[in-house]
Amino acid sequence: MLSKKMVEALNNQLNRELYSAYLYMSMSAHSTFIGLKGFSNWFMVQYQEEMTHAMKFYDYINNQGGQVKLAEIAKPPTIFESPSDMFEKTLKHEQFVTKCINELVDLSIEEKDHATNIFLQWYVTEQVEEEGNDNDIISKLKLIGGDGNGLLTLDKELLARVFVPPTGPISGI
Ligand code: OFO
Repeated sequence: MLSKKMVEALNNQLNRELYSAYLYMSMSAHSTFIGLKGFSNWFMVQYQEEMTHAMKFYDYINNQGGQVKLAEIAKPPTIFESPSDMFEKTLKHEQFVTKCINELVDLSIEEKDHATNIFLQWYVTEQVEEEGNDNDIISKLKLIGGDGNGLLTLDKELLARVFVPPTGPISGI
């Protein structure tokens, strides 16, 4: 059973995960527009991942007898200065999401809500991976600098990323 405060907090995070999906879809579209198919693929896979993150919250709230309340999704940026700009913004956003997940964990401890605490552990681990991936690509972009060939090589690498759905049934995925 979830407290009213916890349902509200989980619904807020569901909305943030949907915004994350929207943000990365926007980055994917921008990458396609500037001719970087690999970057476009990477961000589209990220969009798919974020949808699973959102739907895991959706299922958890439902399964625990809470009410899912969908809210407006904020407009994402549509223009980016460069591939580095997209990944700097991605890292900044993921650091914000990590902070939000940590606050949710704090709330679950405060409320002695063990089930939600266990549920959230998956996200704690996931955020380490998310930030790690972003840091890795940012480092490569720094090494590449203004080298067009280097950028195209990275673009090719990012084209290989494939979406791997998390184990277990997730609604709508
Ligand atoms: Fe859902 O991990 Fe990114 O936002």
